[in-house]
Amino acid sequence: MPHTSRQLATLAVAVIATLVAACDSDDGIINVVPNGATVAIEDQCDPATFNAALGAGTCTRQGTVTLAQFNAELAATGQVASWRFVPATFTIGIRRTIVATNVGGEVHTFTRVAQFGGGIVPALNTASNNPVEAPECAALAASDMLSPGASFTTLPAAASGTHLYQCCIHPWMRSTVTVVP
Ligand SMILES: [Cu+2]
Repeated sequence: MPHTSRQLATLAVAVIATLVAACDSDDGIINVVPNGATVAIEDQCDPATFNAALGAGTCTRQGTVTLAQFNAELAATGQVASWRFVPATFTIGIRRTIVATNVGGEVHTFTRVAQFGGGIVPALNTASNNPVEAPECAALAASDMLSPGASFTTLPAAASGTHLYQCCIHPWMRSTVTVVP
């Protein structure tokens, strides 16, 4: 049965409403979160290949990127795109916190730095063109190492401006946070 024009108009409105809702909630670029923000720390490590080369327990979830693919992408682009903080850019209010949760299979950190730099693994620093270790990465505590499933809550943002967070193992994993009054 052919649609009537009224049915089509109703359908179009529903589609537009869905698109607007998706943009509001999941644009992935700029999220204003008055009560704080959450960050997903993601990777796609393949446990068979990562654990065989790097040791049992290196990768504890089933991802889709083998170690060979990881190394090839890193060599070609200076990063591995699926090792990332989501969102990479967002805005929070002053005195709000960020809760960063490791939803990947490897250990990561969510470390505030004055300037983005290298981390604690020289080979990854070299491959990602971050030759100078960020001083904050040189001063990590054991509790800064976030195992899969672990969360880290930042201190409340004390001043407006731009705050930078990176992983001190994979230095291309970064979030740039704009703190507003
Ligand atoms: Cu990492």
